[in-house]
Amino acid sequence: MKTVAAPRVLIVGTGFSGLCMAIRLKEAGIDDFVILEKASEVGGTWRENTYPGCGCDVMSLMYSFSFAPNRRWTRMYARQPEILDYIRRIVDDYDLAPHIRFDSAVVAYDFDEATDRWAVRTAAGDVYRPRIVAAGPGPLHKPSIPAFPGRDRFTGNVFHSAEWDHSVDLTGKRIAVIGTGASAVQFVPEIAKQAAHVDVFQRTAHWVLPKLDRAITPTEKHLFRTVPGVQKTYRGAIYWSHESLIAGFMHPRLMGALERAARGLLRHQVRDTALRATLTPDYTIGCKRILLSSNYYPTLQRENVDLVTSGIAEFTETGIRTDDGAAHDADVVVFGTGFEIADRFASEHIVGRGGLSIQEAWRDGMEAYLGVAVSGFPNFFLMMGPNSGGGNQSIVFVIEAQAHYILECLKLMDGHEATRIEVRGGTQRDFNRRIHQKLAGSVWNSGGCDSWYLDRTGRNRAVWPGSSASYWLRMRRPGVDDFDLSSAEDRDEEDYRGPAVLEGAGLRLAVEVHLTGHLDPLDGHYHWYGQVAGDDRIADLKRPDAGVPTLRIGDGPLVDAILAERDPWGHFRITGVGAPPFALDDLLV
Ligand code: N01
Repeated sequence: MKTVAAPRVLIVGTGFSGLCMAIRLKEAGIDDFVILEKASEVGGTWRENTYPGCGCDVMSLMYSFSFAPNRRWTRMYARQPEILDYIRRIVDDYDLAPHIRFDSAVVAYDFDEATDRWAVRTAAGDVYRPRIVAAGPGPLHKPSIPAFPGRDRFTGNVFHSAEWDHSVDLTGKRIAVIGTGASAVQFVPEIAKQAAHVDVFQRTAHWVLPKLDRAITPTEKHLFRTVPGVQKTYRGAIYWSHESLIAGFMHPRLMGALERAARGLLRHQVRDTALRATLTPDYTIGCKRILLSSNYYPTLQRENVDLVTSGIAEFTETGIRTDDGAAHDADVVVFGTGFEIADRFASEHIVGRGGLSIQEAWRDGMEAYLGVAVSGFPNFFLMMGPNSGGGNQSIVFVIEAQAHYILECLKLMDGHEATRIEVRGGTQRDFNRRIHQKLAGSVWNSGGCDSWYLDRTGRNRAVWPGSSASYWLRMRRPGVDDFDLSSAEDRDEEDYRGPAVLEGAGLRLAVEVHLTGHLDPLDGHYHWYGQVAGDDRIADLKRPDAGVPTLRIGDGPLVDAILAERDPWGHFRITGVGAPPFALDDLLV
């Protein structure tokens, strides 16, 4: 492992989030940043998702940065290639390419308390030591593929909508599509034109509104290019029409008009009453993400398409068997089953202050402050983190607000000559208590459905409970009282790096430790923690029958220690409460 750079800011991801952050830094005169990208191309979700018909169900004029309007949109709802093209042009226009390191998937983030820098390790073994991390991995990033019984038995082609296998020619094939969400309603109409037969497996009906898509006329394009303010006026009109919907999302009894529009589309497009009943949801509109499509219902009524509503019992060698015993033969199975949202950090190695892992911090569920800062993880900013998603608005708008906020946090650090910024635990707790109170009555929580907005415990970890304008206002300026700001030089903390002896399970191991600690104002005890390495037998001390290991430095006190799991660097985390093994002012203990 080698340290390749120690930039002021490390951005992760080249989707809208990462690029917006980079542009804002450049505009503020901060050039000391690196962007790590796991792939060999920019674009985030718009690079990953290439399924037939892939496009955006937010109007294109709202789906660009406010400071970089796209004069080239060809449709009211842009398709994926156009959006990816826009993102590529942004990289060129803002000269971001020199900052990007492609093929650099991050595998571990560890906070170094001695230097107030993160050690960010890539799969290739490179280590970056930035002061600040701005991570924009995207919430809809990890495909969710349910573990249906016998899934591996199927001998045909299988892939997820976000990992479309374009080498598989669908012409004349029998295709099984599992899922009827935002992705499926876009690709089912396209593949049905090619396939011999498509079975669409619906578990829950979704509300669908017509997609009022059309080409942007030559006159409009001309006006956008030549008359200042016209495109901005269009954008403003779209923004406020979306914004007005928030009242219904927060107060579901106001959703009547939207539900009538959805029922109207269903009545108009589906004449068969039995099929119409099957496609009519039994929950309030908006509870699950509302789908926009004018060709999904007509597609389901094609000769070569069947809607299957019996549950999936198992996969067989030749297809899918449903709970009613029917066999649905297929050459290809496509999972349109969405993404792991609430568990998306379950296997991420992010270790903050005091050896706190993101899994420990979020054992009761993901939570952050304003979707960007997490207590215990100093100098680390998430983009599109928990409860910052706009339920009714373009996510690009939200991202801009977040990039602005993170930049303001950097300025706050400068103003206080701080090398560390961390949101206070109490601030984060109060904030989350308030937003979850507000969300309780929202349509997402109380509309009578299950959705990816809710985690296993039924808590909404996805959506901001209010208008996007209210979010934007909150993100204008970070409150100085919301954060702990300090500098590594001034911090009154003990720190020990060097040899020690670890004992337990009949072993006496010479090890190397790096330890620090703090007096916890809540329980009044000194908590020490850090890393231990240097002997492969340390793992033996973690056996259930090994007893409590002890640690001693030189001829200092012998103290009980707790060993945690090994990190990817080969260190074990070690913690203890009470007198630490290293010299410390007695008054502090
Ligand atoms: O995924 P989804 P998606 N057995 O989670 C079904 C964004 N997006 O990829 O409703 C059977 O919406 C599941 O059934 P149910 C957008 O934010 C944006 O379509 O849970 N079925 C559902 O029908 C969107 O919300 C654009 O009962 C199972 C489907 O799979 C998000 O991505 C375009 C199942 C999953 O639907 C995800 O959309 C496309 C199981 N075990 C997507 N598990 C834009 O235009 C899941 N399902 C911006």
